[in-house]
Amino acid sequence: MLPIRRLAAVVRRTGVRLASGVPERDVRFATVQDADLRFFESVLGQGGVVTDPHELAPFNKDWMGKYQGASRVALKPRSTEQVSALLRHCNERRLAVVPQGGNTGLVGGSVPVHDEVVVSTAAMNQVLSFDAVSGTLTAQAGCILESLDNHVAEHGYCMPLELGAKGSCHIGGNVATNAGGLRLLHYGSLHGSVLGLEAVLADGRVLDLLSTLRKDNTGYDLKQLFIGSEGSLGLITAVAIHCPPRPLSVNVSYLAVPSFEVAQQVFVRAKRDLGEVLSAFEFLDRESLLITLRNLPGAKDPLPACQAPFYLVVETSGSNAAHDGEKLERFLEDVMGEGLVIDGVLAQDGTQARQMWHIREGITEALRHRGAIYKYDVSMPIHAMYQLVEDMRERLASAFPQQAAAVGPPPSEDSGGSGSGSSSSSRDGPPIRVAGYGHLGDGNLHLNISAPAYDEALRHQIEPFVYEWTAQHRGSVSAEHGLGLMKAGCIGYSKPPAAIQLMRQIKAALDPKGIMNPYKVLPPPE
Ligand code: FAD
Ligand code: 2HG
Ligand code: ZN
Repeated sequence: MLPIRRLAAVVRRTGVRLASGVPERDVRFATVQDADLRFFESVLGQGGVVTDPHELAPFNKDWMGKYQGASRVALKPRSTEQVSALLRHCNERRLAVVPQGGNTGLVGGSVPVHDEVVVSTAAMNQVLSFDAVSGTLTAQAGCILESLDNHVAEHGYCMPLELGAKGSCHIGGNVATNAGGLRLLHYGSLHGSVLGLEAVLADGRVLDLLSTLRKDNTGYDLKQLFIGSEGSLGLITAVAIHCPPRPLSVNVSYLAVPSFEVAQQVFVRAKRDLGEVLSAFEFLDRESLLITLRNLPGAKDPLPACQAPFYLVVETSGSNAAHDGEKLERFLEDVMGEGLVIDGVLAQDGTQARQMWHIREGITEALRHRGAIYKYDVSMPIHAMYQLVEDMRERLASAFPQQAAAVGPPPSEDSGGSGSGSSSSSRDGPPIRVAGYGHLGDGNLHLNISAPAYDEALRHQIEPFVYEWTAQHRGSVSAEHGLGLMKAGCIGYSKPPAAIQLMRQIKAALDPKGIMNPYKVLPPPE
């Protein structure tokens, strides 16, 4: 734990600006003129320049409907050369730019804050090559993750990342956010599986780092800078990625456990007993389950008779169905026999497996149906993770006794499993609900506070408490979603001043006029 006094000093030194409202527009940026629109049209043709307010609306609003920009133009280049011409022009004119992929980001990074020019990768959706011997895929940045997975499936491979937004997010967006997802435990981070990338810098220079080599120690590994840079250093136009063989046998189980402590014991056993075939170890608390059953269309409770405080989704992926199935069954028998697992089910077919994943992957969507949502994506030592959820519940229950419950609803409430997708009703628990779920195997908690409407009094109860708590436990305030606009002022909770200073210098070297995704990632200089 970082002592409070030291934490306060860190915060003072780094000038942390607490996540708050929208920063003021930087007056050094120019505004888009008709002459700019004419230039954009000369590069892209009319179809590539979106100015119609109705068509423009989705580019200005994020997936949660929480962040809203006011750009007057979105550009849809098809090639690297077009991106280069557009950025060169924006840089010369000092027009601010926001790169946008599938717009599924959860931290307000993908939409304009004010009137930034949106450069969307939606039309850059070509697979460039696939090497079926090495499993190396090279694709334009705007390819949708799920389409790429389908593409490589034809050759017996899979994408090394999987997430609930796979049907909309772009591979460029995934790399720009360094997305983690449900199989990071198995395939590791994009810092390992991305072999190369191509990026266009603010001034239009094309940085061709599109290597497909597994090994290349020539100088600094510059591509790593762009992985997780959230559009602040350049626009990623293409990605080369190493794809693992598609598992021939996949088994999914859904387990109920009596406490978070026991969930950790089951994780240790799963690593030991399932070894190399363990491919996901996810958890959700009962609050997350109830919200999902209530609000997610098609959600079905895999253990309707069991009212446990925590549930696990444990998956194995291997190459031998009999061997893997036997391994998982023996593991389940052992952990249930020893009383670690209260109840559990093993999916008997693909439909049942999808139902289990639907619950876990669908929590984000279910929460969206409930109204306002405050999302925190933190990592820390696994043993500390769930304490944050409990402390937050206590805190909100004492601040808002009429609206928040300290321990969530009683187990029998709300378990109808209607999955109606309807918005909150009197049976939908207390108005303010605190849910904890995430990638237990990666030490990554998703703390979500759901409320009927956004409310500054509620936010002030949550922040900076949540960030201070995380810093005191030596955690990260952004495990996998990035900092975006939401947490641009909060980097100091997880990085020392010297590191932030170096990041600023890197940003200034690559983007001296600061046009690439301003107001995001780093706090404004003092
Ligand atoms: P966008 O949302 O469009 O952009 C995200 C950021 O990247 C922005 O800052 C943007 O400026 C920048 N950017 C986008 N494209 C480029 C580019 N080509 N070059 C430079 N910068 C670019 N995240 C996880 O890590 N794990 C999960 O399990 C997960 N699950 C999700 C489930 C749901 C239902 C949703 C809605 C989101 C989830 N996310 C998850 C969050 C999100 O980060 C990912 O969906 C994804 O990586 C974002 O990709 P995108 O193409 O939508 O990027
Ligand atoms: C997940 O793991 C995603 O489901 C989204 O990262 C998490 O909505 C969230 O907070
Ligand atoms: Zn996640």
